[in-house]
Amino acid sequence: MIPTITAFERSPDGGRGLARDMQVRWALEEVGQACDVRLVSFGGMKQPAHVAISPFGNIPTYEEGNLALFESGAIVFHIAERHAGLLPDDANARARAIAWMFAAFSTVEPPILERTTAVILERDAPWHDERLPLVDDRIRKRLAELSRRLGDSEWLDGAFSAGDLVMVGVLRRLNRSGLLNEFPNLAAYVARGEARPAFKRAFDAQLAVAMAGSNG
Ligand code: GTB
Repeated sequence: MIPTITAFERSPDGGRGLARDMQVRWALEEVGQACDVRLVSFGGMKQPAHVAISPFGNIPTYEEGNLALFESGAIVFHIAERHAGLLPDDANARARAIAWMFAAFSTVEPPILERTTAVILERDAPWHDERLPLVDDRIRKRLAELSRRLGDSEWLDGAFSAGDLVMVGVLRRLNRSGLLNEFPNLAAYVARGEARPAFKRAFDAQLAVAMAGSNG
């Protein structure tokens, strides 16, 4: 059965692949599972039919038979559990790959999201110029820790896993900040993720939506 995912009808990122359907598309591409994509407007996300699947009224969602899921992390995890290729067979290695998914969402991403809020929503606040460097330092702390752990390795724990997919997705949000370049091994790690054929196919698919939107 082909799952259906939801994505922005008109992503505010203009096709940079920063919205969270990107990780779901990428995971599906990695395991070779096709999907249908239902595009949703900002208004449509708040309608009862969408909120019934996504309680917080956002994208992405995932529907497959009787299953309706929300939260990109839960969706990627579901895909990784149902298909070979994103989680190791060895139980301990699998547990560690899952730990990296949680680490990406709950340890590395929070200060990165704070930065997005600061740059987009708080730019005109009188304290913005003082706050941004503080947020950047909190990000640097996490990047330094991650950089130390990654070292010269290709991926976080052996072969590429859902943990890397989610972590690269989180770090990509920093692409324009300059912060990643302070940690060359992390910049190279993100570039390795983006060079994967499955990433490229997923990126092109979401870009095609943005391009169609800008022509219409
Ligand atoms: N924790 C949830 C998950 O991981 O699935 C968060 C889902 C979420 O925040 N979805 C956003 C959304 O639907 C899109 S991805 N927002 C609309 C709304 O809530 O009304 C977040 C996002 C949005 C825009 C950019 N961008 O423009 O660069 C990047 C990321």
